Amino acid sequence: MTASARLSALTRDVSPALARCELSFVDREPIDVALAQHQHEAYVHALREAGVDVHRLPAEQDLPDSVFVEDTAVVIGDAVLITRPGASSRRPETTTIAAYFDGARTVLPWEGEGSLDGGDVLRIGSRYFVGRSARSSAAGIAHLTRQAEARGFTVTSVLMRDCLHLKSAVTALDDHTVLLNPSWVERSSFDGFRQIEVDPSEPHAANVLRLPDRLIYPDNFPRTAARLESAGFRVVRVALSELQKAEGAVTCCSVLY
Ligand code: CIR
Repeated sequence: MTASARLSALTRDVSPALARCELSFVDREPIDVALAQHQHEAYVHALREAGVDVHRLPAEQDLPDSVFVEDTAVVIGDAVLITRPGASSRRPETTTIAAYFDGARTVLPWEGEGSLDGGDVLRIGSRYFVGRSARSSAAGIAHLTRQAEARGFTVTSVLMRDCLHLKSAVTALDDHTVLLNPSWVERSSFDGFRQIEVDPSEPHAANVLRLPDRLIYPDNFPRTAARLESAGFRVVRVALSELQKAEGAVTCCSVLY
């Protein structure tokens, strides 16, 4: 991004069908959809407060997980790769995402089989790390690799375990520092980076939304938040309980571009 370009975020309002979401590693609990919508409003507000230009797509009545737009698109330089999500219930989500970016960006439609969730794709500088999760197949990772390498990026696939996406296990705080849960991803996959670990009592705390001057972060990981603050990061907390019950986190509710 150049100094004059403003950071944008694509978001989508919470579906009234959220309670029928996919779940893999968390148990189903009742979800208060009205509260989820309220928390999502506050998330959008936190992005706007940070100076981000937020675009909101209307809620999808029959696509429970459609608020988690991150999984449907991967920004690669000036292009946007539309994914083929690993959960078949989520594949119809991509149509409106592709339509949104059409004209504004080079849209790279998905080609062939394989699957990829954007939640498995972590960009740090000119490198992409991609999680080999149940959602992102070898063919899907190979497709991303071709598209990213053609645009001058490098791609490394990363082993992970016991969590939904790579970004459940690790995210970047800046171009040199990662926050990770060492039970879900090997520290050695991020050799060369300064590493901060989540507090052991907060296994789900590795997902932060990194903005230029602050981190958007859930309000229910106080011990890990204290680690981030003592490392010098500005942390803005948001309530996310209902989206967390849907196995969501802060990165998954936006596509930054
Ligand atoms: C799913 O299982 O697909 C949704 N219930 C949660 C997706 C969360 N996405 C993300 O963290 N990138």
